[in-house]
Amino acid sequence: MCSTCGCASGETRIEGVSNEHSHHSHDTSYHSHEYSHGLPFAPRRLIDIEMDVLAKNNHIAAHNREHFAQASILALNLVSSPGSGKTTLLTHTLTRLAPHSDCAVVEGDQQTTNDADRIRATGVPAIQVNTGKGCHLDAQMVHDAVHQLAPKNNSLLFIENVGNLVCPASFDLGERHKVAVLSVTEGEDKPLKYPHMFAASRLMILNKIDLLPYVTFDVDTCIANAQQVNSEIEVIQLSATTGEGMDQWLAWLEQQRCA
Ligand SMILES: Nc1nc2c(ncn2[C@@H]2O[C@H](COP(=O)(O)OP(=O)(O)OP(=O)(O)O)[C@@H](O)[C@H]2O)c(=O)[nH]1
Ligand SMILES: [Mg+2]
Repeated sequence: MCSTCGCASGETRIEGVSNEHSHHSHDTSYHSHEYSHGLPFAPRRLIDIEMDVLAKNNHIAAHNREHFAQASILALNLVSSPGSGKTTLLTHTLTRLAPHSDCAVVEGDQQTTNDADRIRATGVPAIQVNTGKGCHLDAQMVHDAVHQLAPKNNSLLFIENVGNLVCPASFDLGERHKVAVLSVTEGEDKPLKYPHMFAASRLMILNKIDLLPYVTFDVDTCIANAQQVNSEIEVIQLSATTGEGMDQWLAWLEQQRCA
């Protein structure tokens, strides 16, 4: 369980056993009982806290969404595991978009301003949010960052979440859509292993397709896995570094702006 946001408390399942514990093969409650002693709060209280945290977050996210709608700002929340290529995708996207569209970026990472520096190098304003031990951006962080950033009316706001395929799925930031970026080096099973993220996303960008000749990765299986958890998910195959597929991504952005 994530100690920062209390995600998934009460949903943990423990399946399978090592050889030395085979006498407990069907008794998962034994293990759950053991673990419950390690929790800082009783399970019931933990669930209450989690509901409070998410309810407060949803309230602020609704406020953010209202602000974005009033200012005709298209806000997108880029989510992925660390290193899938979110910032690379953004810098190449901004290089092509910024000459004719107003853009702004909120960058989320536990530490460093590396990603905001990379975005600013394209000439686009960016705010870095460092979450410390936190594993996700929340709506309050985005609210505060957007106040400083002051994106223009009719602009595009990209929010790059902390690299993490788990917790950012639960936190609405007020964005129009979550966009999940999965790279071909991560394995085609990720949509099944981390279904909440792919269920919550409107689009899956399959990045680093330039590496397909060198890795064992079945594109069709990956897409089928994503569609298994979200039958409506759209998919764009892309290489942020070679530019292949970028036109399709830019067309998707334009379509969202007009929607
Ligand atoms: N071959 C290849 N490498 C890529 C591509 N996109 C990104 N990379 C590389 O992947 C690494 C990680 O890229 P980043 O853009 O920093 O990834 P990120 O998702 O922003 O990472 P975090 O912010 O740390 O979660 C870098 O070395 C990039 O150059 C791509 O399309 N093809
Ligand atoms: Mg990044």
